[in-house]
Parts: sequence; structure tokens; C-alpha cells
Amino acid sequence: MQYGAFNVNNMEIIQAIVDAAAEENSPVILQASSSAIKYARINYLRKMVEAATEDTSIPIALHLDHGPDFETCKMCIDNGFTSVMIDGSKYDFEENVALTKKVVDYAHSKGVVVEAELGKLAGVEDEVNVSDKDAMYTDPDQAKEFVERTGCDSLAIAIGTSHGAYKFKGEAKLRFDILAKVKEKLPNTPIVLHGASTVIPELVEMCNKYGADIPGAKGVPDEMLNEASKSGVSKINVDTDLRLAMTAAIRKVFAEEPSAFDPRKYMTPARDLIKQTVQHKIRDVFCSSNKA
Ligand code: PGH
Ligand code: CA
Ligand code: ZN
Repeated sequence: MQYGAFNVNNMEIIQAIVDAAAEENSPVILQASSSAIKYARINYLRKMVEAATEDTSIPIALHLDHGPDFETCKMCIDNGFTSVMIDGSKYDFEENVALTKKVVDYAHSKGVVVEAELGKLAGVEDEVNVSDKDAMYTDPDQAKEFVERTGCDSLAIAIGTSHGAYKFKGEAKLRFDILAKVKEKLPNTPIVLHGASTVIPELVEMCNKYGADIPGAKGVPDEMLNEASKSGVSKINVDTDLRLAMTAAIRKVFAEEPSAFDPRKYMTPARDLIKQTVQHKIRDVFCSSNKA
């Protein structure tokens, strides 16, 4: 089984994801980065997700995405998040181990699980900028040592994906051989794939048709996500595709109805298109739909 983890930062996005997951009868992970928490404010996020859980019977996790330090992880744990990620991938191995272990010790004492990261993704992360040259695949032997020494519950690995809308210059290519070796060394550790948006061509086209300037965007094709799912990836992180859906829908209304200025006029189609996008992923790409 593989679950989508979708990035959230406002009410419409939360509603769209939860409605899609509920229709597919699939558990879902809502995740917020530290910049999303700054934007939406932690109390609003927590209460909106609480409202979502009251509104539906599917299990919903609230997860911190790319926690930059111990303090941010602690703040989220103390505010009812069900899991946190500590992203120590910018540090060297020993520092990453020490930081991750510190977060794991605190989180586990509160019944919260921890995702950690080993290896570097190319591209722009929240506040971390990793150049292509520095992109570093995860070493499977190190991964085993890392999980044993930190006690982390799941591990994000680098096998060639990156964050954002420009993942590949030429053909999309993922190192499934590295994934297979990591699974061999760590058969019981759930593996997380970051930077897993498809950068859905129809959404990019729709954005560009209505005035955007997003040329040459490229993501991870659905077939590869499918293969990742069959090869033992448990959590698939998606943010960019939701951003594209929202932008495409809003741009369309602005282009076609210049006189519209009620936010509901463009936020309603935006929410609908995010929902469709999430539903497609849960049903057709990831293996988490419980729909007959
Ligand atoms: C992600 C999202 N969030 O942590 O990894 O990646 O940019 O591919 O949506 P995308
Ligand atoms: Ca990282
Ligand atoms: Zn990520």
C-alpha cells in the first residue's frame, strides 16, 4: 500500500484533498512545510485539519514536511501533529544522525512518528537550495546504519527526483536500482519519495494558455510512480501538481471573466480542480484507493 502525502496551506486545498480521499475511501496524509505553517499559522492549520477529521470518517494524518530543526519539530509535536519530518539532509552524516536522534527521542516520548532524510534532492526545497551538481543519491549501506542509529520510523531517499516543476532536462530517469538495494537492507522501513509530482502536462498547458509563463516543465511520469509504488515506496509527496491545478483554474476564470471579483468565483473551480487531481492520483497512480 502506498499513500499520497499532499501539501496544504489553506482551507480550499485541505477541503479538496480530504474530499478526494473520502470519495476514494483512502486514508490520506496532509503535510505542511515550515513556510506553510508561517503562512497559514499553526492554530489555523490544526483546527482546519481537526474540522476535516470531524467531517469525514477516513483516517487523516497531519505531518510536518521538511522540518528544518528540532524546535520546529517540537512545536508541531506539541500542537497535535501526528508525525514530523526532520530534514537533516543538508548536514553531514554524523550531524544528521545526531539531529534526527534528538527529534526521534522527543517525538517517540509523545507518541509521534518521525520521517528522516538521507541523500540530497536537486532543486529548491523550502529554504534549502541544492544545485544539480551537489545532488547526492542515497547510499543503501549508510541508509541502514542511519535508521539503526536514529530509530526513525520512515526514510526519505534521493533516487533522482527533485522539488518543483523542472525535474528533468532530458528524459525522466529514476534510480530504481538504488531503491531496490535500500529495500533489501531495510525491508521493514517505509520509504518516502519526495519531489514526486507528475507536473501534469494538461495543467501546465492550461496555465500557459491563460497567461502563465512556465515553459519546459517536466515531472515524474505516472508509470514511474506506479513502479515506485510496486518497488516499496510507501509515501509519495505531492505539492507542485496541486499548485499547478489551483493556478490553472484561477487563471482561466481571470482570463474568461475579467469582471469577476468575488473570490468564491475563482476559488470554487480551483478547489474542484485540485480535488480532481488528487482523486486521479489516489485512484489511478497510487495503490491506496479502497474503492471497489
Ligand atoms: C515534496 C513535493 N514535498 O515535500 O516533496 O514535491 O514539488 O514534486 O510536488 P513536488
Ligand atoms: Ca532535504
Ligand atoms: Zn519534499
